[in-house]
Amino acid sequence: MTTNMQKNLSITPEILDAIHAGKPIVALESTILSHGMPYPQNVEFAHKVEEIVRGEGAIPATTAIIGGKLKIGLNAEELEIMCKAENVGKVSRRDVATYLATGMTGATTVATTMMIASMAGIRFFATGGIGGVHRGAEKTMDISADLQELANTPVCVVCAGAKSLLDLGLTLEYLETMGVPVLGLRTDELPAFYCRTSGFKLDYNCESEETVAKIMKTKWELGLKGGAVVGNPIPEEYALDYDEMEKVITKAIDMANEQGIHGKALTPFLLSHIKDMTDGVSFASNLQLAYNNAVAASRIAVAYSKL
Ligand code: PSU
Ligand code: MN
Repeated sequence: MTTNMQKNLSITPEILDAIHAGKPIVALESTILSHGMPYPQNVEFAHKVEEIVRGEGAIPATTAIIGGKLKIGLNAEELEIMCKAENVGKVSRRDVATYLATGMTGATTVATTMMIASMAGIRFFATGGIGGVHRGAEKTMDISADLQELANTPVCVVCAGAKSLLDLGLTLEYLETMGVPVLGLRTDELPAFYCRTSGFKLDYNCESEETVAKIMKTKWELGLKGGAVVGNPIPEEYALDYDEMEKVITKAIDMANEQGIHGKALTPFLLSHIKDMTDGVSFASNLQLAYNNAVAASRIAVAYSKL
């Protein structure tokens, strides 16, 4: 880490010790809190997901930008700020320097969380779903910066695939072009967030977290840049019906088009309307799949630390 990086980075003593000791650490993002879940349920989620990581023997590292500082590890008060989300922006890679230079507060997306994690040498990250190529991107060019980050930054992102509000086929094509491994964890298909399957086959079905750890170790030992996506399906008992969700998602996309919603506002708009239209059932699933990813990411990080 350079001195200039250190100037902008604030890491909790616990996480700093863990980094130096080579202990397993799991990064967690804050956009899922500020722009993906309602308050105050997100507070309970933020604490529980950290407890789950600890329960698996890893150290949780939630990231955010608060008052112009890159934060790795948030205390209860800081988690509250991110969950309340008053004057809390959504920060992707392009926004980072502006937020730091002008002292703003913002939630980190998958792209920014990867970026901050890698500055501290943190290699594993659990979230709900990644951003990707939006439906209609051949016209709008709306492709999440998450995909470029995966191509360039050495962090392994454990997720439930992506919501089918994205074009999952094009998202996989983009990742292939960019050289990003997409690994199924005990699945043959890219999971579609609320649903265990998407119809899109993956080339690799890893039978264990240790296999994922070995693949990551090999990739980084070779000096191959970038990260990987691990697709971890939602537990059966919380999975929602694909066709039902498809209807809801299509309706949300139509509403966004009618209202001219685009750019960084699109994903939060779709998420909140999907939640409203499903009476909170989808929210319960969202919590469970994120917990499930926290378990898997922790186990991968623990296995990696033993290799
Ligand atoms: N997908 C979800 N929930 C989320 C996000 C995506 O199901 O909370 C968030 C993540 O932080 C992701 C970001 O990195 O949205 C992608 O936004 P965009 O499409 O504007 O890059
Ligand atoms: Mn976008």
